[in-house]
Amino acid sequence: MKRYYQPEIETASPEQMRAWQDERLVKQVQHVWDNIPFYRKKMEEKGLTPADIKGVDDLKKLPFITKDDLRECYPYGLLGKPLKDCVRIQSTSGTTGKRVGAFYTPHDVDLWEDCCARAITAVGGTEEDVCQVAYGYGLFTGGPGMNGGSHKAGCLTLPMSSGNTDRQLQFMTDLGATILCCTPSYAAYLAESIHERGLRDQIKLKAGIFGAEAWSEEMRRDIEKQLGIKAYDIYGLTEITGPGVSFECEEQTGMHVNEDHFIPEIIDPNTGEVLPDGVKGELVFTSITKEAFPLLRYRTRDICVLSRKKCSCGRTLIKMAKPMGRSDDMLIIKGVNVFPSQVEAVLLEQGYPANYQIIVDRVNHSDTMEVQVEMTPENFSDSLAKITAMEKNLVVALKTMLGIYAKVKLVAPKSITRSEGKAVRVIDKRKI
Ligand code: DLL
Repeated sequence: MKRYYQPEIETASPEQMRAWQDERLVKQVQHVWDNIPFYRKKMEEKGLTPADIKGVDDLKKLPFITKDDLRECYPYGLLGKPLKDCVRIQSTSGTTGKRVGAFYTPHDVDLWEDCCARAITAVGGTEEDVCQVAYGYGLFTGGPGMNGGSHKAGCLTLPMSSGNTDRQLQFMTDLGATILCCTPSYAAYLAESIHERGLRDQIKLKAGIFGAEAWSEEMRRDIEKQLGIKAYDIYGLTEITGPGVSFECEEQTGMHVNEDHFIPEIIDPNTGEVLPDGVKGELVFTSITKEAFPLLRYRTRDICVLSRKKCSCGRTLIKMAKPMGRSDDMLIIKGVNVFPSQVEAVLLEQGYPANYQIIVDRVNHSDTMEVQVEMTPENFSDSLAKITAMEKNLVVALKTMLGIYAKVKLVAPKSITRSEGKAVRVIDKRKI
């Protein structure tokens, strides 16, 4: 069985990997200095020129960049290549109207698809396989990334996108899908639907590649048992490339980072100090091969640990643990990134006060979100019909902003507990 998509890279010696990283980092720094005024200014502010960066050891001299920088630079402020050389844009769901858009040249798309092909090959994907991609297609990176990776790994690709469960199951059984790619919550939902419809004997799945949101080992075992497969984790973020920044191998003990393209660091989120391998902190990535949207020292806000422990799969790529949370307030609900500030913006716009609470839970492996909002003395009503109508309006407005359904419950004025310190806006009951 083919074990690696690019064996010479995935099993390279640490010295070889370091040599590639050194060379590519130096080239990347020169590229951003020459082509992106934002970076030149940031480096100049620190008294740096490209000559100061001679390799990975000098990475820590460079300034960090954050999501706020990206939002401020939207849409073209971080473009490293003329638009005529770009062939693709992918994007995150925007907060308060401001999105983050990531551009790709043909070369960028090519390397991204290699990363995803590594992930698919690592779970045993070959030209004999049928790979059902049930991540969303569109601006979200999940569908397009895994689609390209599946082509490169040689699988017959089923570009299903997410949703429409009946159709998913029909194609899964008709075409004998062997690999399933989707969010872990959707995988759990599909598993449940397969059992409900008595289709367990008709499915041929052997592996699943599930990511884009946090999921527990317990959930992994549950999905594996229900579907009779091995379930693998995959990690990524739009800003860096989408899925395939890191991927799990047969050992299932963390994800190998494609560090020939993305150099990971762990920092103390409060001081910015670089922490040694094995210590928990915020994950930071530098993309060293991207042409159109190169990010240097991008703070992901994901809390994580890196490990150089030898892996039984033979890959030498550094491993990251499952992300253990975030250092900002972003929630990931049904795979969609949600900031409390988005909810607040909708409430204020609709004439409600900023007294609200977001309650997130996971029921049958599927995320639920409820927004409790106080009525004001002005719009207070005890008519059930009026309250229901007001709630419905808010559901629609929230769906427009967030892209997902949130239940809304209007509560009496002054009934949400006031905090003496930071307001507790989010109650996350999910056990992850
Ligand atoms: O979620 C890219 C992706 C698509 C990854 C498909 C894997 C599979 P964004 O929508 O930009 O991109 O969200 C990125 O999602 O910073 C993490 O907080 C979280 N995340 C992604 N993968 C995992 C994972 C895609 N395996 C944000 N475990 C990241 C936990 C994850 N959290």
